Amino acid sequence: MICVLAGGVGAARFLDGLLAVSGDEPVVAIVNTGDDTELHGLTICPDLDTVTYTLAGENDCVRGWGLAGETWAAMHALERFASARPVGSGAGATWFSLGDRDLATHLYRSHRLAEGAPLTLVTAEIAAAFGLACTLLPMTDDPVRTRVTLAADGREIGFQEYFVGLRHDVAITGVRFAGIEAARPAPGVMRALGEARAVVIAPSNPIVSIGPILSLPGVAELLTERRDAVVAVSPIIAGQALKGPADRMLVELGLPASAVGVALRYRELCGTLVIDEQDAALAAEVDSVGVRAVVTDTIMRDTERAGHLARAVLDRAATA
Ligand code: FO1
Repeated sequence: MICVLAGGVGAARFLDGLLAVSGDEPVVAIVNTGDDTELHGLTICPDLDTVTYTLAGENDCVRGWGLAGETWAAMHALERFASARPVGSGAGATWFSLGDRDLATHLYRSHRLAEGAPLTLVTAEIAAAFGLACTLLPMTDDPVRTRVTLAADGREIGFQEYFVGLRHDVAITGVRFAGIEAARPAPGVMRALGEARAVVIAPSNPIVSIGPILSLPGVAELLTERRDAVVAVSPIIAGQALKGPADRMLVELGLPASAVGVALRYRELCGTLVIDEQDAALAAEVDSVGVRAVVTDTIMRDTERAGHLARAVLDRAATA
């Protein structure tokens, strides 16, 4: 069994490639829920949904989130209420766009959660409805919400307000995972991490996508014991994140925006870091912080390229 720690887009593409080359070997993805948010009375789980839609072949590849062929009638209808909304009310918010078809997922999930079903079970039901061939586990059934502190005025805001509301175009001084101390890894998470022949940290943001998973009680400790079986893929190529603010976040939190910064972040619990060919000159520096560097093409242009990357990661895991 192969276990993958996953955020959103980068992890979804990696999993797509991995499933293309893993044959009969089971794949379990443990997905970040720190990005989750509540809007319109609905629970929205962006990383779970990005992985689900991508593996079902139904994601919008251009936008990077949501479903292909989406329509936006519900969002447009909500605009009518903008002038009626009292000051201080968040009702009818349209700053976070929910497509009409995407809304069906949030309606289903929210109703099932209100019936008392744990997120693990609801996630499995949604994955089955989309016909997924791998197991998706939310990192926890408990509420964990990523919050960031703004450099400008020291205010702490929710992750989606920062990422979507402010287009992650502002400096931050801190990141906190509210609820993490009381959260327990979801059923099946510790077992998958303990039994997998390889644990892969997908090319996701090390701070806000992988960070919450590693911060769950017991997870980092278990991976530290299994360090030789843990292989990460750097989401930073030539000093830049392909998508999102991972490069700026590393710098703002005191690490270099490079594969070396990623190695420093993961070095306690990860034996091998796969870095891109463009960063070949950094391999010796990655080795010198105690993480074996493997150099390959990590840009996942299509399923075939993602499959090559997954194959390189599995080859590395087999020889670790
Ligand atoms: N990202 C945006 O940039 N703008 C949006 O309006 C937006 C809506 C949205 C709705 C559902 C969903 O599952 C994801 C959505 N995302 C949106 C993407 C998402 O918030 C971020 O990409 C992730 O949280 C970062 O991994």
